Amino acid sequence: MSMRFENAKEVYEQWGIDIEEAFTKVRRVSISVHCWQGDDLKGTEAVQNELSGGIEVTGNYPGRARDGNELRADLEKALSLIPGKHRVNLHAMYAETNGEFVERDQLKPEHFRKWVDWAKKLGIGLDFNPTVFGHPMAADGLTLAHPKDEIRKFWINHCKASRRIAAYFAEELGTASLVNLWVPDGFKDTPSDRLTPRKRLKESLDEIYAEEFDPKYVIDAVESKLFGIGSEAYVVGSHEFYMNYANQSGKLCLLDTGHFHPTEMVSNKLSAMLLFHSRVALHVSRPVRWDSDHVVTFDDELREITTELVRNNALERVNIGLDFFDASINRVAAWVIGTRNMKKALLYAALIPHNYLKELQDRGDFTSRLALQEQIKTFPFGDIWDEYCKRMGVATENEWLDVVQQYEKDVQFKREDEKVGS
Ligand code: RNT
Ligand code: ZN
Repeated sequence: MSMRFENAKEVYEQWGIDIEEAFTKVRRVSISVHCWQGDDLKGTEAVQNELSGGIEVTGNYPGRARDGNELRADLEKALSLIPGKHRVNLHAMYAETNGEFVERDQLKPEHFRKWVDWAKKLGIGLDFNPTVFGHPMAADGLTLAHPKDEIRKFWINHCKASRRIAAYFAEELGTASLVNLWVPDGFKDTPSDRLTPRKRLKESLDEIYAEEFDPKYVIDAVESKLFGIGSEAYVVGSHEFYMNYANQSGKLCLLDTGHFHPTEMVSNKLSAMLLFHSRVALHVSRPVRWDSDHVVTFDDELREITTELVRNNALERVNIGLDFFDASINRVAAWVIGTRNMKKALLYAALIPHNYLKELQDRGDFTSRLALQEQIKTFPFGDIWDEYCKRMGVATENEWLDVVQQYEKDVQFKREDEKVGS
């Protein structure tokens, strides 16, 4: 153990913090790492569609994964640089069908066999998302709330197929699979009827969830949004819509940190959600002025979210998923930075004297509360985090980037060469 760690430990111990206990607490938390950071949401379907639904990936950093094998290799590299055992979150558009065209409503577990074999090899779980965008049937910006029966039916069947695929993941991998449903439905301009599309969405959801799965296998979540590009005036699946739906039907509400007003914080919602829901799901992202899905950084809001989870003893009641996509930097590095930050923020939160701070609040001593909250910010946290990484057998802050840069030289940049040459 390094001197720096020993000294840092003493600082925390003065405040009654047990570092070993914090390590144990944080080690247990798995993050669902989204596969789509690796290929700019291109997917692996036989026919490639343009991305739609108001989500955007910008940047042209070389080395993007071009197929399932490259994506898995990149993910594996990223996971090797992140402390702990995590999960991988797939989208239906990552089906592998041997070049054969399979419509999304016809997808079967076998189209994800490669992912399952790979997950087995790594000993990790898989989560899933129906892909209800980037498809001709989503061209109107309406899917499950579309006025046409035929379009709604297509997406209902796709969502049903997705839940069956998730059940297969769970059976094969021995860990429940979270199926998160996000649909882009909305209007660019002021609707003349807000209610009917919401009624249709509700009916579509009821139909999708009519098939019952053991919650030990399939955990359903619904993801709300405030607005998107092309749905500035109205989103059918708003927060109120899904919060009520989730409450009524026993589903998980998924809060994406980029899906609210810019000054509205998910950290401030968690305690209220936890009072009324047994579990809550998250998409941790970073909105910059809008739902831009920047790589998660170690910022105030991230630390406030983890602080809420830790101090309310809610780590076992949350499904933490990530949702960012940046093509302007090395994509493996993006995963590593964002996911390490998530873990780092959990450790940071586990090292706060929460009981004492709560006591100060109850006593009405807000001066001491603020003073200590500020003091904690400059505690020698980096030394504790490095020790944690070492014990988990992964690179420290100083080391991991070299590994990624070597990988981009040996593997990622060569992909571009091949493309140019062929
Ligand atoms: C879009 C939602 C959704 C997607 C992913 C790709 O605004 O956040 O979660 O980002 O499903
Ligand atoms: Zn999201």
